[in-house]
Order: sequence, then C-alpha cells, then structure tokens
Amino acid sequence: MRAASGSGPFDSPGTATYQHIMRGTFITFEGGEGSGKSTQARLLADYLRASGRTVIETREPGGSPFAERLRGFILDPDLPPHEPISEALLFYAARADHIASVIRPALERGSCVICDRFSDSTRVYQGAAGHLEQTVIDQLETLVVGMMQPDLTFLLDIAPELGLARAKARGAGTDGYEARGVAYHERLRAGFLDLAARHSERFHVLDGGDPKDAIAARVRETVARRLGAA
Ligand code: T5A
Repeated sequence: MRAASGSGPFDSPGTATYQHIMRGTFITFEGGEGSGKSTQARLLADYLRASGRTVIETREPGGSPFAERLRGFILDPDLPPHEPISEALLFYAARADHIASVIRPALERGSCVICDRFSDSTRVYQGAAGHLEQTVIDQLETLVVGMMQPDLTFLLDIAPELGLARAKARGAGTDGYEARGVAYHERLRAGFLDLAARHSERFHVLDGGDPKDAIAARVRETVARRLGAA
C-alpha cells in the first residue's frame, strides 16, 4: 500500500503504526471498456495463489455486499440523467465500504489485494471524460481513500473500437458507459494515459491489444520484481 499526498483518515507513512499495519500489497488494473483488465486480474491472482500467496480478488464498483448493491444501481443504463458530482459520490460511497470491509483488513493480514478498477477510474470517467473538476475528486479521495493508494497499477491501453467490440462480442449486457460514443471513449483513453504519465512510479502501461498470454507474462514479471523487492 502506497502513501498518498495530503492527509487522510489513516496514519502517515513512516510512522510505526502505518508500517506495522499495512503488510500486504495492493495491485489495481485500469483501462477502458473491454481492455482485458478482468482477464489479467484473474490470471495474476491464479499465478500468485499457485506461488503460495494469499490473494483477495475484488472489483469496483462493488467488492463488498453494500458496494455490490450500489453497483447495480450505479450501472443501471436506465438511470435518469444526473449530476457528475452525484455519480462521483455514489462511487465513493461504494468505495468507502469496500475499503473498510475488504481492502484494508486484507492488507492488514498481509494478503495481496487485486482490484479490477479503483479510484483512477473515477479520476478518468467522472473527471477527465465526465468533466467533474479534479479538485472535487481530490477532496473525495482524501476523505475516503487517504493512504489506501495502490502499490502498483496496470493500465491496459487499447483503441476504443477494439475494446468496445470485445465487450460487445462477450455478449454481456451493455451498461450506460459502454453505450456512450467513441469520442467519449477516446477521452477516457487519453485521461488514463495522462494519469499514468503523472504517476509513473506506480503505473505500468501495457498494450491491451497484445495476446492475453504475452500481457500476463509482462504483468507477472513486474509483480515478481515488485514483490521480490518488498
Ligand atoms: N466506473 C467504474 C466509473 O465510471 N467510475 C469508477 O470510479 C469506477 C470504479 C464498470 C463501469 O463503471 C465505470 C467504468 C465501467 O464502465 P464493468 O462491468 O466492471 O463496468 O466493466 P469494465 O470494467 O469496463 O470491464 P469489462 O468487463 O467490460 O472489460 P475488461 O475487464 O477490460 O475486459 P475482460 O477481461 O472482461 O475482457 C473482455 C473480453 O475480451 C477478451 C475476454 O476474453 C473477454 O471476452 N479479451 C481478449 N481478447 C483478445 N486479446 C486479449 N488480450 C484479451 N483480453 C481479454
């Protein structure tokens, strides 16, 4: 678990309590629709379990019983038009419970937490592409997430046309985000790449258009290096 800048609801990094409590590793996967995040999160979890680690696989929105209930509501394509701030508050309401009931306890136990999307998705979907001011997201982030920032984030970068075609071919229902136009998905892609450039210490950008096995091998190498150094 990595320290965020600014104060949060948890101890400061460098204090005995902070280092004592947070023994696990927090890894997130980010990217646009159909970029292959869920596939890679699952493959990494299988690999780490096979090498003897305790792994918690989770996702956002969702990941706890309360947050999963909110997920159904947030992703309902028939939700009436609403303010970007309302949408962001719903994601952070779900995230607060997810952190408190799943992520933080697992990291305290020393587990590896692998999360399919986390706060970077809010910064990009509601911020860069949804036009909610980053200062508003910064405030919510400080309030809800604080120090619980990922140690490592994999960005699966993919052309929106390819990602959307994959999501469609998979045959699952279309949520409100997938239904938005290609221009919106281009803004998402640019937003993710910009975020990755600004936080290069934790982001690893991978080509989501590559074959699954090749991506998985690169993910494993990066994680092995990071865990080996921990
Ligand atoms: N959201 C979320 C926000 O707006 N703000 C937030 O703060 C958060 C947390 C979540 C939605 O919520 C939004 C973003 C999202 O729109 P979701 O149902 O969780 O919705 O959907 P996504 O996260 O977009 O996930 P998807 O399931 O659509 O896509 P994935 O996880 O990127 O892709 P995956 O792994 O399921 O793969 C899709 C298909 O492609 C194939 C797979 O087999 C599968 O069929 N595939 C590949 N094919 C070829 N080559 C590869 N390398 C492949 N990798 C996967």
